[in-house]
Amino acid sequence: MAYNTLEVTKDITKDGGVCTIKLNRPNALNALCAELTTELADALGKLEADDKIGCVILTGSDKAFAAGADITELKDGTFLGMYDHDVFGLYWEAVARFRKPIIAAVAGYALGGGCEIAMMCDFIIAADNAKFGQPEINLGVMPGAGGTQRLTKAVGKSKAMDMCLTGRMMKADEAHACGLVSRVVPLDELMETTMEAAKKIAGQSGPIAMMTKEAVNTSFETTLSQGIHFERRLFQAMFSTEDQKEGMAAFAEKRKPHFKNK
Ligand code: DAK
Repeated sequence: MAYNTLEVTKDITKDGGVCTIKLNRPNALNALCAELTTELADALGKLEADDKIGCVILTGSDKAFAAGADITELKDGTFLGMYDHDVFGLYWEAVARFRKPIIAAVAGYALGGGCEIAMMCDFIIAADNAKFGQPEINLGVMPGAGGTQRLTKAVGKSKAMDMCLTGRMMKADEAHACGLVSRVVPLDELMETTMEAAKKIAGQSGPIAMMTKEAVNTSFETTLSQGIHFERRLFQAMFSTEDQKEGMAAFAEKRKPHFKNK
């Protein structure tokens, strides 16, 4: 399927495949209209089923990852309209539901829903011009796609309250210092750095990477002892895979492992 609001490119080598999804509505700073979110969910669904893809990069332009939900679509919204057709909740959550590793490469604005979608990814690599914010309060609403929850878990109560209540933007350095992003790089190195990380991930065993992601995400949903129990069970289960045998044999034989996703 050809997309109107996304550019999808695949980079597949024998070591694993990476797909880059570029949000592409430059005239609206990649505002997340219904068409874009529907297309994004469709693309992710196809990538989930694509055995050649081991990692996905979600990115935007140099000026904007995404400036939030499309305000022109929201302004005449009603409660029942949003409740009956939960397009935003349904399709945006496709990013959070995606089971393979997904990295957000953020340059420029990541505001409102844009910040929320970046936070649904497994980690964020930011360009030095990135600006994060939950400015919904300036529009008379509040974050509606996880911002009050994911931002709080990422940066703590005080800064999340500051961001959500003042609606101010946070620059890349501040986002790095408070743990919202994993790395900050110069803008012209953003895609190269992210691709390097994505290729490293795509070269690992796919099922092991997915289980690792599941274990980390479980830490947000459960108590410490339940999370550790879950981690231990997954760790033990990994010993039923061929990739565990291959990974450890390769280490002993001082060679590179060749994972088969089995
Ligand atoms: N929606 C629609 N158009 C947008 C937009 C947006 N969010 N952001 C920017 N644009 C458009 C501008 O209208 C402008 O279009 P033209 O006038 O050229 O036609 C074009 O993009 C360029 O923007 P600016 O001229 O404003 O560019 P500047 O560099 O001067 O300013 C800016 C950049 C990012 C500071 C500014 O554009 C801005 O403040 N944008 C709005 C940011 C914002 O408030 N974002 C939060 C949106 S609310 C839900 C769950 C979640 C949500 C909704 C529902 N449910 C579960 C139902 C999420 C809500 C949000 O994200």
